[in-house]
Amino acid sequence: MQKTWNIPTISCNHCLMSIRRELKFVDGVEYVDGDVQSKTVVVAYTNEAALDRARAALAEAGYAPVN
Ligand SMILES: [Cu+2]
Repeated sequence: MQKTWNIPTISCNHCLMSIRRELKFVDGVEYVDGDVQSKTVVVAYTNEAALDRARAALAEAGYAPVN
């Protein structure tokens, strides 16, 4: 499954690096890609619980998705 998140607090490539680092350790997240211009992150995940964990990890890091 795949989800595209809008994350308004993304402002530069360091933000994307931080996001990748956060999501690397979330069980069930298989793939992360992001784009600074559109402030979006694409996440591939194995189940809804994994997506919830990923969302929580990002929110805690200051990158809460708004969708
Ligand atoms: Cu940044």
